[in-house]
Amino acid sequence: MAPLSKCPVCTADLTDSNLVQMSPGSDVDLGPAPEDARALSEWRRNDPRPHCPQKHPLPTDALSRDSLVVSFAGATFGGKSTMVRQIGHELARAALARLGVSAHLSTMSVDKWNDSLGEVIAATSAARRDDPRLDYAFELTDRSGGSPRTTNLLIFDCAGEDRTRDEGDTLRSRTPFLPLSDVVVFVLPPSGLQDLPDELRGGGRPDLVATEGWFREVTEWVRHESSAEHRREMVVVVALSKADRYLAHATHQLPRPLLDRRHLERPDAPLAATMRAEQAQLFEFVERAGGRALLDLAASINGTVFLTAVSGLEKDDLTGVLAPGMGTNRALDPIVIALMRRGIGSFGTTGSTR
Ligand SMILES: Nc1nc2c(ncn2[C@@H]2O[C@H](COP(=O)(O)OP(=O)(O)OP(=O)(O)O)[C@@H](O)[C@H]2O)c(=O)[nH]1
Ligand SMILES: [Mg+2]
Ligand SMILES: [Zn+2]
Repeated sequence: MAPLSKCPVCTADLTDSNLVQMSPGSDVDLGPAPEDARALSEWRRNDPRPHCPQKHPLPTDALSRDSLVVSFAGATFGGKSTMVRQIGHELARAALARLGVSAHLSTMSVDKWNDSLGEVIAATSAARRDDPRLDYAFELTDRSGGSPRTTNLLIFDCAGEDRTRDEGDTLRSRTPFLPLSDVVVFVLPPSGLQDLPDELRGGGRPDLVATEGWFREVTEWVRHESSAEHRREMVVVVALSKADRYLAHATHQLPRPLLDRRHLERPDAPLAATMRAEQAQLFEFVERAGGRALLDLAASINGTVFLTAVSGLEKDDLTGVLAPGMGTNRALDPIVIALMRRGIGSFGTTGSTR
């Protein structure tokens, strides 16, 4: 748990003396805050915001607040953006309030948010080195303990498409934020599980090769680039996407309680214990569906993989089953686990998932 030490866009080291302060929409460096009171109020009127030395925007108090960087990876059409959008909506409707944690959209991502409210981001354009698909930045404030503590939450979407179209455009150049991430979420759709019947695999997009390719490349990139210490602390999640498809199937059914809205606050069933109990069921499901090798790849990052099943309640196929009331808030699972591990928010008495 630490503040950002590198820019997630260009990986430049960040120090107190090399941050650039700029107004939104301008690239003029406003310099350090002046001491003179009048000059200071003029400086503040310009709405100075921190940027890295290469002028990429950073969250407020990037160097003093702890940050939580969460990345969603997986082949194109797998359901990443739907999951990320769901997180944005859940945070906006105060889904973490019962844990004592409030969420505010950071000024960094207001434009993106307005786009998503208009559902403009239907298909995601590929990340580029200068535009790395930072979807949302939130400020999470924990008021469950003594004095309030704020964490900068940055949510990146790797955008799966066209990875190989341009020779120079590699996963590594497009996703410098991946090895810096505190949470890496592999999004695994039904079509990526080899032993599922065709009607579940629904059109087969993304196919097995694309799915496996993403798991492999991401783990290699992270293992190569992250320090052993950082990797040990990483939360690695495999999130089964489009899980509504599994609801009513005869042979590959996920028990409905695994897909219901999660009660984050229920005192009779502490969250950590509930999540732990679900792991065995989810593991068995993925193994039976032929996904064991994918889990092993994800586990090669630090030996631990957390499983969750999420439905964004969006239909990608007319035969897909829609089930009202399903747990769209399960998209928050990766973040909830990270909060639990870091002791942010009030989770009752059972504590960590480890
Ligand atoms: N049935 C069902 N369909 C879903 C679900 N989530 C997403 N979809 C559909 O799957 C398709 C792809 O979803 P996206 O979220 O755009 O996938 P992506 O991983 O962001 O794809 P790229 O941006 O191209 O990398 C869309 O048609 C979605 O409507 C879900 O929970 N259930
Ligand atoms: Mg997308
Ligand atoms: Zn930068």
